[in-house]
Amino acid sequence: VHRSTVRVARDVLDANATIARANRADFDRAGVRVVNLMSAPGAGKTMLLERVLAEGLREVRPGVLEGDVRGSYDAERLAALHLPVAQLNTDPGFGGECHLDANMVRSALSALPLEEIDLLVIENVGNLVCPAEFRVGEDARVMVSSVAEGDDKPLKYPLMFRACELVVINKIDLLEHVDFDLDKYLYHLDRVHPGVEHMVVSARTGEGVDALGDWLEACAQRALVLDR
Ligand SMILES: Nc1nc2c(ncn2[C@@H]2O[C@H](COP(=O)(O)OP(=O)(O)OP(=O)(O)O)[C@@H](O)[C@H]2O)c(=O)[nH]1
Ligand SMILES: [Mg+2]
Repeated sequence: VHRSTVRVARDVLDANATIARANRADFDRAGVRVVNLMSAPGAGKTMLLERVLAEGLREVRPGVLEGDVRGSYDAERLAALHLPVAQLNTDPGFGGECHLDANMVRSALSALPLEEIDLLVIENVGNLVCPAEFRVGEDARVMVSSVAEGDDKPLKYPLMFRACELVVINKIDLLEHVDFDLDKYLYHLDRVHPGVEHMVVSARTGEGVDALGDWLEACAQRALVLDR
């Protein structure tokens, strides 16, 4: 029984990896770089995007694919910035999945004008476990971790913290109100993912948001240079 269970799990992940490679090839052909943005529910993914994208990326045209179980609240918030946004719901058709997988992203590609986008940010469904297991064809993975969640989170959800190239520590404006020891958190983070890049930000006050914008822009541009 155990053996067949493992086989099914592996088959699902193999199939996902194949579709993720197909997505990646389509993105490459269209000259689109892709960031998979992940976090627990409510860590501030959408608010950070609102901030970063409202201030504008200098040389990179952004687009957003919003992943949610239900509703289009986040997509509507970002569409107000007049950039290409598509909403992907995992409830109808996908059974209310707690993450995006490569097939779901593939099904949404036709809703996005890829030729008008240089950097596509895919906001994943809020969850600290499952999104880390499914590549969707992205170039980089970024996770947002808010101080309201506690300084033990890297130890408790190591896969998510290990799966990303950048950890954005958000809601730093709340630091004085919550029991969160930043040094302890960074120590835990370094044990789980040694040397991973991190930045400390507040989507509310705007602190550190420029650095996140620069990181995203550099991510897209580094890839564009490699293309030549
Ligand atoms: N104080 C404070 N509140 C924040 C900050 N960033 C986000 N929030 C608040 O946190 C709540 C959730 O923010 P969202 O941006 O919707 O979070 P999300 O990660 O997109 O949430 P889901 O899409 O539901 O997973 C909202 O009430 C925001 O106003 C911050 O830096 N400081
Ligand atoms: Mg959101």
